[in-house]
Amino acid sequence: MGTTLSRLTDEQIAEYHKNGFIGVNDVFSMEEVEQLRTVTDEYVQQSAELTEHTEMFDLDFAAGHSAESPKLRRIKEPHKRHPVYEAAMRNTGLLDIIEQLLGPNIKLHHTKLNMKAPGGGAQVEWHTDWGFYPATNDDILEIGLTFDDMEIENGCLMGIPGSHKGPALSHHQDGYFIGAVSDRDFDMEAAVPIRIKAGGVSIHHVRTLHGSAPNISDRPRRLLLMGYQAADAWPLSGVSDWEAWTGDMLRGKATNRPRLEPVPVVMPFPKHPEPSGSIFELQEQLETSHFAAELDAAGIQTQQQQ
Ligand SMILES: O=C(O)CCC(=O)C(=O)O
Repeated sequence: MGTTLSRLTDEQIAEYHKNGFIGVNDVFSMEEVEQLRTVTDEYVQQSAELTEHTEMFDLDFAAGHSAESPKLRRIKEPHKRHPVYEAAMRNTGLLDIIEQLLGPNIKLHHTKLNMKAPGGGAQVEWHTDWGFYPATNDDILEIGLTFDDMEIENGCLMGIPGSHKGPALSHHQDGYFIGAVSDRDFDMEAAVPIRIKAGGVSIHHVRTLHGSAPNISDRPRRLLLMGYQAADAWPLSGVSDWEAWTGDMLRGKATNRPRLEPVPVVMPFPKHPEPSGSIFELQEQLETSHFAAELDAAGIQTQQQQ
């Protein structure tokens, strides 16, 4: 078994600050990855009997979810569902890396497990996390722990270098928040794939423009996404429960003194009238997928076309 890393080099830190994202291999051991895969396989089996999304599961109907061939697109808040996900989120080596980027006072933001089934698992349209949850400062990042080697073919995460230093982008269509940017606001040609091996992590800044293509390979792509923030980055939507807020502290101390930085913001309002339980459902409102060409080439029908 290979050794795992718990420190970024100065070069990796500089690249994160310059581009707004990096890929780091060998952060989790293959033993840890195997445990995560086993538990996840069980949840995929559990989702087989479902015919609609639930509190916990988001299903991929476009990829052909059925009882015989379950296609689970997302497990919501996995760290609350099984200790193996919680252990990954609290992994000391990972928190050491995060501390290098966010400082000593670290709070959990959220977790989710996104999965792309072989042969059509859903794309994620281009967006910034900042578009969903702007805060008083942007010391917020997301880690993506991959259970599978992540390549272009199975829909790896991609980023636009330097976009985290750009203006706040609107994620609206016809005046409503749909969780995806418009084509005219960015150049997809500039996209850089984050290729990492199973057990590696992607790290992206909250303002980095990112997305991922559909999975056109015969392998899965399972990515445990875990958001972390500096304790003084307060959500502009406010904090209603101090106990819950402090309960999510992972390192250092909570504070009731937000750090106010001159960060550009577009609030995620007005909400779209169609109810949505996940980014996938919300982004289905996008008139033309950013990945229309890739979907066409792979013969995958988009939700928008159905
Ligand atoms: O799963 C992916 O490829 C990207 C996920 C993402 O950016 C999100 O869910 O906000």
